[in-house]
Amino acid sequence: MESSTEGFTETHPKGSNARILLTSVFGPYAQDDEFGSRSINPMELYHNQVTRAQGSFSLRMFHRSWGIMMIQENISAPCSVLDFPTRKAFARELTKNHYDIVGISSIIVNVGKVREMCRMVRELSPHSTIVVGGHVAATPNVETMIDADHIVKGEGISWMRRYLGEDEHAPIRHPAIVSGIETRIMGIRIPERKGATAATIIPSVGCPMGCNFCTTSSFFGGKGKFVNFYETGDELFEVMCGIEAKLKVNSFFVMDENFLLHRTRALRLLELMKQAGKSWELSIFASANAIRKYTMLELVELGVSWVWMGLESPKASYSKLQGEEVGELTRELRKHGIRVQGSTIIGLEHHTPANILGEIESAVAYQTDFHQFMLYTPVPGTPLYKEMAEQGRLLTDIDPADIHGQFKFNFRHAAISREDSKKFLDLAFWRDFESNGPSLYRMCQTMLLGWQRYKDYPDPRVRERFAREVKKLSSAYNAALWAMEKEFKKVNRGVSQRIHKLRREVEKEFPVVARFTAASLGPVLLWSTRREDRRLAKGRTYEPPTFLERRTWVSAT
Ligand code: B12
Ligand code: SF4
Repeated sequence: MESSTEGFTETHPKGSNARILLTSVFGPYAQDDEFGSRSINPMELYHNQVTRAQGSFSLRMFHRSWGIMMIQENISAPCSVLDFPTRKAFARELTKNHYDIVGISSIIVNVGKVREMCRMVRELSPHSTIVVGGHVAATPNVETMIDADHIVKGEGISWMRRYLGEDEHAPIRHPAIVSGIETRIMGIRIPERKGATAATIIPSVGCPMGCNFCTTSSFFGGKGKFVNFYETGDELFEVMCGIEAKLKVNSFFVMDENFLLHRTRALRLLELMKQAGKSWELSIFASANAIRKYTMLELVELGVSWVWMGLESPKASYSKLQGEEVGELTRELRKHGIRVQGSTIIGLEHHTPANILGEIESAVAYQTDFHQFMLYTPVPGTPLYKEMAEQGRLLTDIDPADIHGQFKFNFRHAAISREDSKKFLDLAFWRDFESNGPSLYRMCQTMLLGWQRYKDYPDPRVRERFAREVKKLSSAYNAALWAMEKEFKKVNRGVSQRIHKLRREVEKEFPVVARFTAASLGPVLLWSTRREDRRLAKGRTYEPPTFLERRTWVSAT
């Protein structure tokens, strides 16, 4: 058993001829079961941790398991990726094909599923070598919990290449990944058209900022460390051009924990985009201090249209927030058409029942387009976990399936009880929804501001981008505003009036098309929204489809 990548030199006897299955953990996910599925923890980014209190207005979609897709693309061995299997589909794949290596990807919450999958491999494919990777590898004593041959901590492409005897330093090939799948909102499944959904680009893993609670940072080396797949703007530009051509996209979801931190790379990318006339749209993660290193015009010209920014708490001492007026920054970004997704932590050390309501209200007052709330959670592998363990404050009887930041504390907080932690978390989501309205409405607001500001901008790339966005606003989104305005009266009349005002503004800009779609499509959306609310009230949940993709595949003889 090898539980670290450091100094690991063993290779598989078949090298690049080994047949590999890479799989994510089995579903269903959004239900309570004995393997660790939890209804509160669906396989949906927004509905899990951002818009979950927004009922039928919640933005719902799935994202593929990019780690195993990246590994598959970067090895020459015959390899299948099985994503979101059922237990039955996993068993079928193990028995139908001969696999020398079965690689299982998981995060800590799903350790119970990994245990069961290892058991299944031993039973159904006993000759296979089991390799487990992803964040689950940071679980303390994981080697005693699961029956695996290798447990890989950290970056997996180089590990797998080394294990197969391939060149671990070869350039990284990027798979063409459609970022979101089966998007739904207001009870409607958005039709999937080639090029309509952003492509995911992963320039790096890890983050050098090293915030004490941050699991992605610690998993890839911690403070000062990270793994760059593409060092330069030129490399990144080339990868993006390739994916643009393959998927016909002009929008990218950039999965890099702190994209703007690498200023030279970002500015070189901008230069190349300008030279080639690329009107791309980028959704990025960035810390406030990294954003502040750019002018608004640089961000806009770089195509930044959506930014996920850690706000944590107005009083937190994390280095990324020092000196930042977060509220002001949020307002400024939105004025420039950049949608802001804030992320606030509930249950920081300084929180008490007396001050936490004020902190929640400050977060709500930022009026971000989206707002993620998460419980302060010591997760294995992080400095915070070590610190809590040393202080004897970790609660030891909690199932790992319940440690994900959206349920209850897994540690003893100085002032807030475990039960109350969930109440405060739920309240934060509700207050944000109730006082700011559906995120879809807030996005529409930002889009209109951006278009009004940049519709006559000298750079045609920028004009084109805002014109693309506003096309949606003047049609389908305006119909959605019509329906939201009616439906939100039940929640908050003041917000409903604000939605009405925005709709009027949109209709002033686009008198014919916006009015027409509001009148024709609006009532349909209102009906589908209400139908969705009834379905949700009856307990409807959504599961991702299963994918099976083979690369350099040859049938076993
Ligand atoms: C996309 C994503 C999701 C998607 C799901 C993707 C999927 N199909 O599983 C959604 C949005 C649904 C999701 C949900 C959740 N997520 Co999530 N998610 C991410 C995110 C943003 C990106 C993951 C990614 O693709 N990264 C890029 C790839 C290249 O990196 P990677 O996956 O780590 O893979 C590398 C290595 O880990 C390794 N590796 C991975 N698999 C394997 C397998 C083998 C065999 C080997 C050898 C190596 C290996 O090699 C890869 C290349 O280096 C990460 C944050 C992040 N920046 O990574 C969080 C993250 C993985 N999620 C996390 C969490 C906690 C959750 C949730 C519990 C939600 C929550 N409350 O926060 C739910 C769980 C849902 C469930 N029921 O399982 C945590 C995991 C914490 C932990 N220590 O376990 C992370 C790290 C975020 C965070 N910082 O807290 N998530
Ligand atoms: S800035 Fe964000 S990604 Fe980076 S270490 Fe801090 S929390 Fe993690």
